[in-house]
Parts: sequence; structure tokens; C-alpha cells
Amino acid sequence: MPTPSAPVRILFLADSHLGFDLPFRPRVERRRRGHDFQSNYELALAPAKAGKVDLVVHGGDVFHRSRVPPSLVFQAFRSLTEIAETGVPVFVVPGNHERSRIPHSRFAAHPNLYVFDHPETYVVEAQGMRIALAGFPYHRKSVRSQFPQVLEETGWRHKEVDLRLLCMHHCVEGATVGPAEHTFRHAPDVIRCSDLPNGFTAVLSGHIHRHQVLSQDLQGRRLPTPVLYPGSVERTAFAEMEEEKGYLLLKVSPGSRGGTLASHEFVRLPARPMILRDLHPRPGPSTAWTREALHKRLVTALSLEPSNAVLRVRIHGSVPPEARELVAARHLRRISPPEMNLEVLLEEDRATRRATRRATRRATRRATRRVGRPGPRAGSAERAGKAIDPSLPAEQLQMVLHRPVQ
Ligand SMILES: [Mn+2]
Repeated sequence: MPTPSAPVRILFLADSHLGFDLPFRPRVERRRRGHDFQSNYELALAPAKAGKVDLVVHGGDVFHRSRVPPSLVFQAFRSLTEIAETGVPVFVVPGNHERSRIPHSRFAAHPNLYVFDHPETYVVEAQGMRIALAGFPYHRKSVRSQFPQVLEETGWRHKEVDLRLLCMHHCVEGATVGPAEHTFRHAPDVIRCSDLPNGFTAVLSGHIHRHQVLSQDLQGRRLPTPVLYPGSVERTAFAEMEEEKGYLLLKVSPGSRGGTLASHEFVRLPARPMILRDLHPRPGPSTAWTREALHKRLVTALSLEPSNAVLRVRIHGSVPPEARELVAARHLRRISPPEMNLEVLLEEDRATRRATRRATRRATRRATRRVGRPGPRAGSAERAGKAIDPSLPAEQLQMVLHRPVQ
């Protein structure tokens, strides 16, 4: 029998991005990073399957995109349903990658499985306590101005409980991402710290791929409730290459003002080494590669890295036509270890494409000004980096290596 004083144990994961690099009908056989995501998703759920927690929360972006094959959804929810079947309630927040709704949600039908497909507060019992989980799906338009209202729509005030958690998929002021430590502040898709409610044990949120716990606002004042991000289960972009990946195990106890967070433990998940290398032609008057020099430097660069690396090689300087075949997928496949994910980018080509795009944008802006209609603006999270929206632009995908799964 659980004693009423025992803390409630919560497993909190987010941003599993299932379906990342996992095409339904692959045109070429190669090692897919998607299997790493699937395996970490299952590893993260293991403590729940072993009966070691009282609740499970997935903070959103279960899937990498909104259109995924039913089999992938079936597989993902089979694990969650198995947990729900043991009597452990499971909560899922639809994220921005799911376009705020879980695809093929028929696979999520279980009385112990709760999907926040609209603002709602669910009350469950664990360790002899009543726990309210308020939540809402990713709010696509100006969550900054609308958060107070959306929070009210969950109906959290009308439930008498011992503990209260808010589940969501959003940036909160002060969250940081990327190698340049970008801090989210005032954008329309960033929730104000001053709007965070009193009376909650904690805010459990997905969306920020770097694990962090916020306890202060931008001025250093204590938040009414801590905001916890477990981060993504695997690295979705090179902006995350230095980050550890994992999930959170929380213990919460009743107390005044909605209970207290007694402890939080970050549990690391395996992530393959992610490495970025730059190759420059030898110093000298010419900035062009010779075929021989490029071949040698590529082979050497690959031999220096762990064979299971997710490696991006950026080649600077110009690559003449006779050396182009060296960076073709077929050739790269021959010179790299079979378990490596290799991507080669030609920086000069990318710079040219960027310049072309800029010119096109300028022309479009001029035309737009003439008709007097403002163009749509990207959200700040999207502008700030790949840590938030990891879908690679098409030109970065073109040279991804193709090889059989090991
Ligand atoms: Mn995400």
C-alpha cells in the first residue's frame, strides 16, 4: 500500500521526433538516424514499463511531422498503451511538429491515455493523492498574448487537488538554445514569466531541445513555479551537437500552493558523436581545390573520426568540375565507414545559393511594398535556430550518404 506521504514519481520526456530520417519508402538503403530516435524513445519509457513511476508525461513533438505512416503512430502508442494498461496514466501534449494534433489518434484510445488535443485539466490519483494535470496543445498564434486565456480555458481553478502540473509545448522567457546561447525574450511565441500561474507544482514543457530548468525570470526574480524542459531524446540538428540528451524523473510532494517539486533527475540517453569539420584548400594564391588534394583531405578527415559519427564536412573554396565526383554520394559511400552518417556541404555553392535567395527576397519585398501588403513573419523560435525546427533545408539533404542499416 502506498503511504499518502510518498512522493509521486513522474517520468517526463519530450521531443522524440519519431519519423526523423525515417522515410516510409526509402529510395536508397542507408543507415538511418531515425532508428536512434526510436531506440531512445523506448529507452526513455523503460522505467515506466518497469513499474517505477506513477505518471508519464510526453511534452510534445512525439512525431517529427504531422503526416507520418499509421504504422509509426501505432508503434509509438503501443508502448504508451502498454504503460497505460498497467494503471499508470500517460499524458501527451501535441507539439508544433504534429501541427498541434496527434496524427492517427485512434491508436491513442485508452482510458488511461490522455491527449491534450484542447485546453483541459485531467484529475488522476497516485500515491493516495489527487493530481491535476492541466495542459493544451501547441498554440500556433501569438501564445505570448493569449497564454493567460488559454490557461484559464484548461479549467484548472475548478479542481480541488493535492498537486497541480501544467503540461505544454512552448518557449518561456529565459530559455536558451544553440551554440551561441540564444535566449528567448520578447517574441510573440515566447510566454512571459509574469504570466506563469501560482498554485502549480511545476510546468512541464517540450519544444526547447536543450535540457534545462528555469527558476528565475529575465530580471533574476524567482518564478512562481519552475519550468522544466527534458530536451529532445536525440540531437535533431548540429545546433545541438554539444548537448547531452535524456529525459527527467521527477518526484513531487503535496504542499501549499499546488505542491512542491521534491527532486528532478536528468537521465542521459545514448547519442552518437555529432561532429562538424571544415576543410580549406591549402593556403596560397589559389582558393581552388585540386582533385588530388581534395581526395586526400577527405579520406584523412574521415579516418580521424569515430566510425559511428554523425559527421558533417564543410568544404570551403571552389571545387572544380573534375573534382565534383569526389563529393557525390556514391563516392562518399565508398570511402566512409558503413555505420557513419556523413553529409558533405560545398560552402561556395551554398554561398551562391544564399546570395540568390537574398536577391529574390529583396525583389519580392519591393514588389510587396508596391502592392502594400506585409509578408508573413517567421516565429522567433524558427528564426533562432535549428534547435527548434530541425527540418533540414533541401540543399543540405542532397548529399546525405546512403547506405544499409547496420
Ligand atoms: Mn521539437
